[in-house]
Order: sequence, then structure tokens, then C-alpha cells
Amino acid sequence: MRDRSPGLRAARPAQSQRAPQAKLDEAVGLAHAIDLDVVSSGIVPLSGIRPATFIGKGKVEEIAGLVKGEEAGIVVMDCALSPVQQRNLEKAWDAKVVDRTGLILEIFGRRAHTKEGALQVEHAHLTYQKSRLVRSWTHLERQRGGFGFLGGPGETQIETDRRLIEERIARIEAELNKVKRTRKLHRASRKRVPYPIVALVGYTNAGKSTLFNRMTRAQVLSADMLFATLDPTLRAVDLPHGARIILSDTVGFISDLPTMLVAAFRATLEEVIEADVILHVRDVSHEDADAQQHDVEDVLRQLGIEAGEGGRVLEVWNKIDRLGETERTRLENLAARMERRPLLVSALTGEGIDKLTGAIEARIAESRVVLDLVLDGADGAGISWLHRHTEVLSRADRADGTVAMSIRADPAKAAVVRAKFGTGKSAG
Ligand SMILES: Nc1nc2c(ncn2[C@@H]2O[C@H](COP(=O)(O)OP(=O)(O)O)[C@@H](O)[C@H]2O)c(=O)[nH]1
Ligand SMILES: [Mg+2]
Repeated sequence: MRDRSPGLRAARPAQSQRAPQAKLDEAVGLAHAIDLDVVSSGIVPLSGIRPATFIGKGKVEEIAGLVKGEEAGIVVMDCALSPVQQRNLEKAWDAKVVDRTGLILEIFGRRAHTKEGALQVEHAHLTYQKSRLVRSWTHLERQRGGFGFLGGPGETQIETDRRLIEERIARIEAELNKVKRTRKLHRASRKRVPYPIVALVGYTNAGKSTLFNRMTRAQVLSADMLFATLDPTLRAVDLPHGARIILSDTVGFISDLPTMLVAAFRATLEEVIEADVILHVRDVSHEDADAQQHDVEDVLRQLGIEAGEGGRVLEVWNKIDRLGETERTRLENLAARMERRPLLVSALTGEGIDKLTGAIEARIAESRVVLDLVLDGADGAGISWLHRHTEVLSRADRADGTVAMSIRADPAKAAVVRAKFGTGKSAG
């Protein structure tokens, strides 16, 4: 599953309420999320599941032709494959075969930024491997070395593997407990970034990354900035009225998430808990838009984030370019009646983006305090402290040797500034 290798996928009919085409779009979106180049995709009707190959013989042959013709390196099956099915298909197609859980694990692995996230993903990965060992017992079991003196007496390869995996799982669980206990400290240190964090959440394919790219386009990062990280999902953005924010793209929600992946998924959203503003990006042209909204809000609630009035969540109704006239008017009216007014945008065409940035600025202004300070020009340490810990909006070196600074910070930081530098005048 390496970058840019040609991919090809086949989907099962939806087992959930969601429409097959929507499931297929989602799976293609997931493949894109790990930079696979999808050359062909399609829905495979199933009359029953074949134990050996999951899909029927005719389909296996048809896809073999496709794989050969397209020189595809990977086939993604949007279903749960047994190890035997996976191996048989890999042999038949001479390509790597990845099932839904494997694909999602790969995405989570790439997006797990926090220590807890990385541990949760590894935990899920090992649990996945372990479950496959158990299920494939009869196929994989063999005596090690014929006499069993390398493992314990009579210990089989699979028992050894399972024992190793279980030991590793136990170590990860112990480490996870430790990380959770010190999580408060981690938060305190991450809060040191002086700019407000705006996190994008929403279903996969809702348009988070498109919006991220549109908002960060033409933004030049100065190399010495503390968060000028190589991480492609975090970017500094200067909003039109001068406020600088850190925009954070997150891993998307996925329908019917395999249960063993739920904890890993939540952990990859850890950063959202820290965010000053959360943009809930919704594809309002999607037939499952309402069900998706509830799923997202449920998980946010479990992370302690309320979607309602007074919360940090701003709804972004995306893909309005895809709506017909009547539907668009209906949504505009609906939005206008809502107290926390959603922003209607098209990340693709750029429509509505300035209103969105305006709303983000307004929201940040609500949660941040501006202080005007006058410092002794000789206080280099104090001035650099302010640069490190607060957002410096302006700085003027005055003739009398003092420095006038206007800074912005969250209320807690503002209290520290007041204590350190005397009472600054609050300007909003
Ligand atoms: N028509 C239309 N398509 C969009 C819009 N925003 C995103 N898309 C498309 O939706 C698909 C998923 O977008 P992406 O940003 O990758 O979604 P993510 O999974 O939420 O990051 C891509 O094919 C985008 O081109 C929009 O405003 N209008
Ligand atoms: Mg994305």
C-alpha cells in the first residue's frame, strides 16, 4: 500500500442503510486519503459469500483482467475479508489485496499525531492481526521445527505469534494508561502555540481537505515559526482582518466503522479537543447528510464537545454548487432561521468562503482578549516572551525608548500577561 501505486477496488453492496453508490464513493475517498491513484472502481453484486474468494469465480476472473490491463498494484475490497480469502485473491490477481479494516488502519496510522493516537492505532492493528490468527487457525497451524523445541513444548507457530502479539498488546495498554494519566501535561504544553486553532471535522468526502487547501492557498509560511512543521495537515492562515490561526485538517468520519477501530479513531481526533473553533464540514448535497450529521455530533459529544448554542462548533454547509435552485433556497432559508447560523459554501468554487473566514474571526474575537501594553524597550526578555506566548498584533518602538505592543491571547494567558506586565487595557 505505497504512495501512488495504481489502485483498483471492488465494493460489496451496502449492508447498511446507506446507498451502494455512496458507499463506493466513500471507499474511493478513503483510498485517495492514503494517496492511492484509483484507476477503476465498481460495485459487485453478491448472491452469497464464497468462503474461498468472497466474490464469485466469474468476478474474480473479470477483475483479474482489469488488474492486468491497468497494471494495478492494489485491490481494495470494501468488506471484511478472511486471511484465506485475502491470500487467494492476491494469488489470483497477482496484486496486494486490502480489506476495509486494513485500509482504515492505514489512514489512521498516517493521521495519528498524538502519542495516544499512535498507541491506539497500533493497539487496533495488533487486535486485528490477532483476530485473524484465531480465525485462520486451521490454515496456518503448523508445528514449529517439527519437534517443537524452539517454542515451548508442543507450541505451534500460531501460538507463539499469538503470545507475542498479546504481550505487545499488554505493553501498549500499560503505556496508554500512562499517557492518559499525563494527558493534562501534554495539553498544557501544546497550548503554548499562541494562535487559535481551528479544526476541520466531518465525514470523509465532505470536502475538509478541499476547504483546507482553499483557505491555505497562497499562504506563505515563515520557516522559523514554531509550528512550521512538516505535517501537511496543519497550516498557519492569516485571515483578512489580520488574525492568524492554525488550521488543522483531521481524519474523516467513516460510516460503519469496524468496532475494533473506534478507540483509535477517537484518539486521532484528540487535537480537536484543544481547538478554539471547530468547523463541522457537511456535504449538504449528500443523500445521507442528516445521518452523517448525527454520527459526527455523537462522537463530538463523547469527546466533550457540544454542537449546540454557545459551543465551539461552526457548521459549514459545503458543496452548495451541487444544489438545484429550490434546494439551495430552502437551505438558505433554513440557515437564516438558525440561531447559530451555518455558513453555506462551496470549497470547490470558493463561493461563501469570505463569509466563513469572517465568521471564524468573529468567533475567535469572542474567545480571545486584546491587550495594549507599554514595555521598557530594554526588556528584551519580556518582549520575546510575548512573541512566544501571545499573538502580537502590532508593535511600535517609541521615541522615549518604550515599546507599545498590542497582543491577543485567550483569557487564561491574558491573566498571566496582566500579572507579568501590569494591567493592560482590554480592547475587546
Ligand atoms: N461539487 C463540489 N465538490 C466538492 C466540494 N468540496 C469538495 N468536493 C469534492 O468532494 C470530494 C471529497 O473532497 P475532500 O476535500 O477530499 O473531502 P474530505 O474527505 O472531507 O477531506 C472531492 O472529489 C472534492 O473535489 C464542493 O464544494 N463542491
Ligand atoms: Mg481529507
